Amino acid sequence: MPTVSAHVAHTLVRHIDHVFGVMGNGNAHFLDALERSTDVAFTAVRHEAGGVVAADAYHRAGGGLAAATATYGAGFTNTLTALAEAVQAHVPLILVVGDEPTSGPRPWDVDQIALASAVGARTYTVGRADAAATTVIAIEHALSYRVPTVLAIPYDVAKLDAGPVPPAPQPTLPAPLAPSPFARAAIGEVADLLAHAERPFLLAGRGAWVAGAGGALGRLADATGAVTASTALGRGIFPRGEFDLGVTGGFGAEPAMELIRTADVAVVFGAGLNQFTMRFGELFAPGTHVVQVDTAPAATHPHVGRYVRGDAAVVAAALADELAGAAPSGWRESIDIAALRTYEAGDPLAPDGRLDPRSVAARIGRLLPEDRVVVSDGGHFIGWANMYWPVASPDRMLMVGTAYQSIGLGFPSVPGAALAQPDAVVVLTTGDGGGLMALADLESAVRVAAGRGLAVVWNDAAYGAEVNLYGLQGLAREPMLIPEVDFAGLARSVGAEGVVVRSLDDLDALEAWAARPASDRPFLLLDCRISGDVVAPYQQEIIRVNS
Ligand SMILES: Cc1ncc(C[n+]2csc(CCOP(=O)(O)OP(=O)(O)O)c2C)c(N)n1
Ligand SMILES: [Mg+2]
Repeated sequence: MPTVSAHVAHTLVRHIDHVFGVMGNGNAHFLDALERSTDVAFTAVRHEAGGVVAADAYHRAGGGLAAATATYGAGFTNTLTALAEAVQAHVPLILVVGDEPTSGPRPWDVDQIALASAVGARTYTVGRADAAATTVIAIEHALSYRVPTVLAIPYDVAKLDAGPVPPAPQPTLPAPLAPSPFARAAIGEVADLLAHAERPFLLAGRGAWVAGAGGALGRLADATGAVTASTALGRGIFPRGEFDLGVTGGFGAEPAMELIRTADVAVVFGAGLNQFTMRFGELFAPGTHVVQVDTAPAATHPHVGRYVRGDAAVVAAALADELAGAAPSGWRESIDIAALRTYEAGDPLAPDGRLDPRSVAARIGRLLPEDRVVVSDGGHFIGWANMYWPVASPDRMLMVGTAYQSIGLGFPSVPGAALAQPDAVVVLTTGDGGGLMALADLESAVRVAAGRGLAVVWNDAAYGAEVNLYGLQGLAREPMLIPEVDFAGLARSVGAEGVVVRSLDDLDALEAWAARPASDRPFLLLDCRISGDVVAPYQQEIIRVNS
């Protein structure tokens, strides 16, 4: 007869088709039920943080809700950094874990509910009689609040006979937030502002993508003749790339950022306007009317002059409808947008004889397959992909770790993205520091993505971000340095092709790899020996603000 663990597995798979994790005592029966009696694919990762990261990346890459699983105690505590990232980034997923027996904690148990709560995640604990219903409640919670949710199976309950798996209701989800009568009046005024704007500008973030606002935003841009741009997490949301300035903030091209300061009306959709997007307050000029549309209770930046609370897609569509007959400003057609989006080409080598990361990024950008998903770890190097590699839509550039400002979540993002987009090439961009931290899941990345996987390691033999922020302040450098690690060799040891890149010509290996069919090539890791002396503009901005 099915166990409680089987009830969880069977109910989960009605809503989820991928589970990532590491096995142990606490989830053995759950995994057994999953493997033996469901069609769901279980993908093994090598560190429990990687299970949560993979489920997170799966969702961000457009695959829908996924689950991670870990055993109790040490397995669970290994997930906490990744769980905190998913909380802060508003990514729904289900984390199925073992937990202490109902009779009370054993010497090796910890208070898992308190630990999950401390990073912002709620736990639902299944009992013998309610496992199916509790599983649905956890799914409903994850999707409604857009948060990771823990589903705990007490050790003594896991293998209890629970009888036939009962039907469970479908999760019910909230409708998109409709504007209140006050917000509707504000929409009329914003339409009026846009109708009379000479230099209208639209900015969209990940919230707009999650709301499915891309099409409505495209209509609004056409109706107003607005120039557009996005946040780092919203890149590619506007359908007409030829009128888009790319990313705002420190990753933005300087001439493009200067143009934004000349806008007379700026409307922001689904973007939290953090200090990076806002260039530490410099993004807009004081004369610009800044309107923000979001579901947050109130405006999230002091430069916002008018706030409209509502779902980005609903409000964008209402504005586009109101402006359908109006004459567009003509602003976007009067500007050579492509010329404003350019970045410095860099030199082949920096003065210290190591690679200039700008020219490496530019050449890799030209060689990357069009159908790709880029996943990024955190560190100084994040500027290079964000500046030099174009993004087709927000589900094709993921930065798992940046919301919680964690490094070391790069390699396990690869299997999640690879399974969410089964035809795309998954490109990891990582530092040597974050790469070493995530190393356990180099094996998972190579195994799962295989010939569809590419890793670019920006190997500066340092925690470069720390050198740039604290080395420059004169702090002791030794803790900021890393011996030069042979990542190409590490990659080969798990079955990948590893290439040490010391000159731009060494990137011919990428050209040759890209020309082969994915089924006929292994995962490729490019170990790029870059100079730490070329500091990305976004980091220079942070250095300026901090000093
Ligand atoms: C888990 C975690 N530990 C430490 C840090 C502090 N930290 C931020 S960036 C960074 C350096 C990352 O080094 P690397 O991956 O080599 O990238 P680089 O900065 O050299 O480009 C460190 C240690 C962090 N953000 N997260
Ligand atoms: Mg480094």
